[in-house]
Amino acid sequence: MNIKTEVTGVILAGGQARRMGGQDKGLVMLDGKPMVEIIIDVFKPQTAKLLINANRNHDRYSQYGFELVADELSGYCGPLAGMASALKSINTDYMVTAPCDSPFIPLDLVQRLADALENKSTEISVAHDGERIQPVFCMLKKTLLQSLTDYLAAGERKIDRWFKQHDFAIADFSDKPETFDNINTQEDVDSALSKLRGR
Ligand SMILES: Nc1nc2c(ncn2[C@@H]2O[C@H](COP(=O)(O)OP(=O)(O)O)[C@@H](O)[C@H]2O)c(=O)[nH]1
Ligand SMILES: [Mg+2]
Repeated sequence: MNIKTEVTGVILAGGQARRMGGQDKGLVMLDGKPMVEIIIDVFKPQTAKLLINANRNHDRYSQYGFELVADELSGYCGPLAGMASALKSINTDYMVTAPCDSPFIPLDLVQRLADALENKSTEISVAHDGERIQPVFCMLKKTLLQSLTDYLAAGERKIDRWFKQHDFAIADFSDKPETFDNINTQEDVDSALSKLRGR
């Protein structure tokens, strides 16, 4: 697959950030910019287009000029709700997701997920850190929309359980475990900043 024409990068920024006092995490500043911008910068060269999934502050997110979708399911049902709304909106065959709070995403995230998916001929590939899968870093084929819609309509919310209903491929990132370092507290902001500056 040609990732530069067939894949939409989806930035998951739809959470409540309860551990950060309910701030909008995509807009929390890190190294002088809102975190969503850090993900935009690393995602943009790896995909055909970008889509931001957010449930608040649409005026701020829309200034980046990318498509913006809210969760169709109300009540903050978790990242799978964002994935469902995104899958419905894309007009590429595939999408790759990443959370807005992961500033160490590598430049080969999308290619590795694409290679894993193609090698196994599946509709889902998911990143693996060497110990466990990291479900919010995944590639999904658009054909999964009905399955995901049905799963959520049944009241299910857990991503890994939905993955297991399908044959999914693993993309190994055990050589880059920092990919999954994510920012959930104010202390995490401080330690990520020193890591970014020390790079
Ligand atoms: N669309 C959407 N995304 C969510 C929701 N809850 C969490 N997320 C996203 O899922 C990702 C992981 O959330 P986070 O609270 O950091 O959880 P943790 O790091 O796995 O403990 C982030 O990108 C959030 O924006 C939700 O209700 N809807
Ligand atoms: Mg997180």
